[in-house]
Amino acid sequence: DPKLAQKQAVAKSALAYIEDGMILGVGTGSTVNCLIELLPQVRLKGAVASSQVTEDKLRALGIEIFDLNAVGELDLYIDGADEIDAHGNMIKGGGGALTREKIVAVASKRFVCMVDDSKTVAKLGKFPVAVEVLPQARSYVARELVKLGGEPVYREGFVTDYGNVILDTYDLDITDPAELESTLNNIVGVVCNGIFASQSAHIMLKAGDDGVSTVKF
Ligand code: DER
Repeated sequence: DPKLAQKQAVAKSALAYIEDGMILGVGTGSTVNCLIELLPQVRLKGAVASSQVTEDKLRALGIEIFDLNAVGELDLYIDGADEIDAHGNMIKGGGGALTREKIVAVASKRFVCMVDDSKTVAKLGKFPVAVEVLPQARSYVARELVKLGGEPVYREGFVTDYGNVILDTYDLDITDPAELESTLNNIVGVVCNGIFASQSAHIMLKAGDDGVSTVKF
């Protein structure tokens, strides 16, 4: 991974936001995996995972997994993103965990997003928007996404933690991220989508060739 050093650097800088005794919301993806490797350095009470993959990695380190329904609001959620704009709006879902990630994110007071400099964009939308769909509604939703100007591509052979399917949708015009997030959610059969505007990041840690920079939104 040519960005591995940057992902490790940004994961290291994220440790500063974690307090001893915390129940930490943990995201999904290769950047988060760099953070998970560092978690033995902090004394967490436990964690809420945003995917089965993350849960398995945390358990392997002996970190106690908490059910979100048992913990109330979390103080902190740390995750990566596929794209992030100047307002902290993100496109997520490359790893297919967008719904479970968004649930833990909205239930957290603060969202710290770790990215390498390939993820920051002026306008969201080069990366496809992952739309999680109930299996029976897949073709109907695909037709609705085309009406919106999108190009939906079925993520063949992939099933989400909730047993649903994903349409990776290209060419959507994301001039207004919050509006499109809501429009997509209103299509019958859509469970959730990868536009994170209703729950954007509060802090971005960005790794570049000149080190890690911090942006507060
Ligand atoms: O799928 C996701 O939402 C991931 O967080 C993704 O956006 C970032 O994954 P990466 O750290 O492997 O680039």
